[in-house]
Amino acid sequence: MKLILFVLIISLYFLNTVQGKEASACFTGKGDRKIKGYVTFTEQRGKKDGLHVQVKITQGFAQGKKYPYHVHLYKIVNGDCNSTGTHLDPSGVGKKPNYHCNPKTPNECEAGDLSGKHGDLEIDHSGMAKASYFDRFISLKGHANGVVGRSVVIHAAKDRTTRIACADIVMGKCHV
Ligand SMILES: [Cu+2]
Repeated sequence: MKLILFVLIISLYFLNTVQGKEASACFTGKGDRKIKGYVTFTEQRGKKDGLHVQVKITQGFAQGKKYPYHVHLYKIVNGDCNSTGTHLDPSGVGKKPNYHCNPKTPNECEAGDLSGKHGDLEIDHSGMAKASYFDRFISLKGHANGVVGRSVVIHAAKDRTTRIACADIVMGKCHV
């Protein structure tokens, strides 16, 4: 009995530590467009700064189109993507006139401009999009560049500004 309890406590502790290293924005397939997928942010062992980002969209987007997406400042209020504010931008570069994010100089990009630094979500012939990259300008819970408690917003392919989907970034994995 004691052994079982011991194993249980150890595994709970382990689970907690593992989960503590990861946060996600889960698009659950509800809402008008039935957008399904996730953006997952994972801390890398031994690396103090930066997160490994994995994106997978399985449903809800038009084939062959490209969608911009970003980390926006706030979490969603009443399901309205317009409540999430502007992009995460601790260095304030986005306020400069003629701001443009060049993927070759990501240090001059807004931290939250994920598609600017790493490319748009490109939907393939099967209606899916996948991306996987390391971004050294964001963290999970950093004071200025932390993503937890904020949101991921996906914009329309057409005008690149209309907000068509959003999801809060919370600790843990997605089950979608
Ligand atoms: Cu955005």
